[in-house]
Amino acid sequence: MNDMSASGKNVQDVLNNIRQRNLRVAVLGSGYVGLPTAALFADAGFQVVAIDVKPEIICTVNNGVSPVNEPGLSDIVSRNVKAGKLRASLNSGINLKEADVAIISVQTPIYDNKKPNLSYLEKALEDVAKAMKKGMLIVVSSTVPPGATTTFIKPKLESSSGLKADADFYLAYVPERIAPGNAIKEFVENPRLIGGIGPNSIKVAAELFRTVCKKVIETDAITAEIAKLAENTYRDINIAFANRLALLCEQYGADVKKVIELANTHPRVNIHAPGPGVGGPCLPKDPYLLISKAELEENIVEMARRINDYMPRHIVEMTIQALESVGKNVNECKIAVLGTAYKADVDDSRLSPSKPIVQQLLSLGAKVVAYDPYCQESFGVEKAENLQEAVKGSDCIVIATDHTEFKKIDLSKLKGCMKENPIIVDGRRIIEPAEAKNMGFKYYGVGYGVKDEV
Ligand code: SAJ
Repeated sequence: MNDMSASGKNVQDVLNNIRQRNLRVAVLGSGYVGLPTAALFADAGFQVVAIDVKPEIICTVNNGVSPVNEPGLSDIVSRNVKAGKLRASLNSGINLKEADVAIISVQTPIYDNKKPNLSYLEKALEDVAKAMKKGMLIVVSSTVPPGATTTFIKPKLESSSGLKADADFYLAYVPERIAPGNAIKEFVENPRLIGGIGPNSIKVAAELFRTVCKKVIETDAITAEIAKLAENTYRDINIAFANRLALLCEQYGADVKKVIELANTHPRVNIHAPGPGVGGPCLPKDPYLLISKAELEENIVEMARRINDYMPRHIVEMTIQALESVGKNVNECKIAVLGTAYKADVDDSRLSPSKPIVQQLLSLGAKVVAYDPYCQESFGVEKAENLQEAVKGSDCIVIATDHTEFKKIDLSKLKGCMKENPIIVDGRRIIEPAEAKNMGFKYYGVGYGVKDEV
């Protein structure tokens, strides 16, 4: 379509409006992804409203504070709320009616049967459809199963609005690729995939994201959808391989940390780190979105998921074994679980592997105390205020999250407040085994098959 046709002229108008920051942006879903999105577009000069169903989010943002603990985000929220560029609202109806751009970043979880739950996305689309007008740009940033943009989102918007995609309105799938904890930097610096449903949509969405992102890559919707899912599935499979290697190393009496370090000296090898399991809002479910309509029953994706899901149980079994090795029974012991967040230095406990570890230890009759410097969550057990309090009188500490604070642990201080025969079960391999042993700890670690010399 060339720019002189009726809709092409529209494209030119929209492009000009983007360049002049003369557009109002509504972001639907203002969590870990939506809020950085809203804040950064406001910072780029647009008038932005961040919409969410949670009143506490709305209230906090409108007070100029970020409800999400993300480095740098509060500053951006604060200055844009003050400047009148950013506000938050519960009301999608009126705000969408006033918007020229709608960015959807609601969650797309999976059901218990591992099939995609698109109900939040569907609700957001209904809200957008009611408010649609000619020339509007709709961007979907939520992670979706392959094909969703053209077979689910586009027909839904077209039939409800009576408008034609890529002619009357523009539609693009633009997946987010930001790691929580480094979201602001990655939003700006990671290349952004622009999966438009047609040439006009690509042009308009790319222009919008160029105002915030250093690099945009134009493609079609299906390619962007699969690429997004491939990124997280690749990481999940890689970690599963690292975890499988860890189990093998335990069996063979080798140290997986050394094995991976050596294998990774090969210029074309990059094995990730083993751990107590894979958590967070993305990796445990995105692989299932990728294969949600696949025809194969048994495959590499599901196997990786099974290995990663098994790891919390492995950590619990290791803990039982460690306690038995010093003549203790798990149901008589106090165990301090360090870390409830799903990964290092974030306050997010969604699908954290720490949860099954805590709950399985509890069901075995152990007294479990959890401590996390960032996360309030303790999965139903007592939450200690600090490290000392958590380990006081404990028989064993289980490291579930690799927070910086835990990497700096002073082992001599810990030993002083633990019971006799203190044990460390290192689910993240952040403690130096030799150091722990020298200090008088029994050391067990994921993938650490090296036995103490007799
Ligand atoms: N983990 C390991 N070993 C590793 C790396 C991670 O066990 O070597 C564990 C972490 O501890 C955590 C889980 O995996 O429990 C996931 O952590 P992560 O850092 O791999 O990923 P997320 O979920 O925080 O963010 C991912 C990122 N995807 C990729 O790096 C490919 C991010 O860029 C995406 O934007 C995000 O998913 C998303 O929202 O999709």
